Amino acid sequence: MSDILIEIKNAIVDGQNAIAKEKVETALKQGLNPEDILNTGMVEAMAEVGWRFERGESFVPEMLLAARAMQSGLVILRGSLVKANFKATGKVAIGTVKGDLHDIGKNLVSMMLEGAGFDILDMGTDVDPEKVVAVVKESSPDIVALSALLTTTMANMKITIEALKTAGLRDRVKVIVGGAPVTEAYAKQIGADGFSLNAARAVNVAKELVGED
Ligand code: B1M
Repeated sequence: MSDILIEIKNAIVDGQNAIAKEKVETALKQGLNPEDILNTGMVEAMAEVGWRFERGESFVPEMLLAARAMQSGLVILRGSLVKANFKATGKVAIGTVKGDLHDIGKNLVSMMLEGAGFDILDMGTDVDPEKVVAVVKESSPDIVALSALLTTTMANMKITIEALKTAGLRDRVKVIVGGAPVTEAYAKQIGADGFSLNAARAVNVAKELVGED
């Protein structure tokens, strides 16, 4: 890993907001590939923070500071990741499911989809199934994209799909799911139309679902 990527990773792990931002800017100026900055420097940092949390070496405040530093870096990277197409390929309503506050993965998926030309309707985090139903009714997205990072909140993906069925809206919208604990088998089991392990692949899945691939 190059020095600057190590510096980005360390700044995020240590929750150093301003330094993370500055290092991402420097890496871009040095001509590093934005996807390498993201995947090798930034996403690696969040994995490290997760391992430290699991081992009891760091706690929620440290995770929060790291997440803030990650978001600051993402703001800088956003312009390079989102190279918007002219034509919108479809509309995606995206959110993190009820009970879940993790939004970095959701925001990344959102940026990638935006870059591929989709119109994005960000429902935020801790999204109630009833809110999803209301958004589908009011805004008619082509796709509902649901993210979950906790094993305890994954079940709310199923509950959201059930709520769409009960409201008679399930046939009007495709549902894709993802997030660290979510698997393809789980996605099939709950009746989702698509699953993706990462943000880049989510774009292909979304395109396939709107018939653009
Ligand atoms: Co939380 N947290 N957290 N946390 N946190 C995890 C997820 C955890 C794995 C840490 C650990 O124990 N190692 C663990 C979950 C264990 C489990 O259930 N299996 C955990 C826990 C336990 C908790 C709390 C319960 C802690 C507590 O309070 N005791 C609590 C829950 C709060 C809640 O949500 N109700 C909590 C809180 C938090 C913070 C608020 C402090 C903060 C989040 C801040 C924020 O998001 N704004 C936080 C953080 C930062 C993490 C870790 C360290 C990093 C998450 C992250 O941003 N990763 C995380 C450990 C880890 O992930 N290794 C952890 C980077 C991001 C780019 O990856 O989100 O996976 P990710 O997204 C990827 C893919 O998953 C995929 O694409 C993305 C990029 O390629 N993807 C999709 C995501 N959504 C997708 C949707 C798609 C397709 C792909 O289609 C729709």
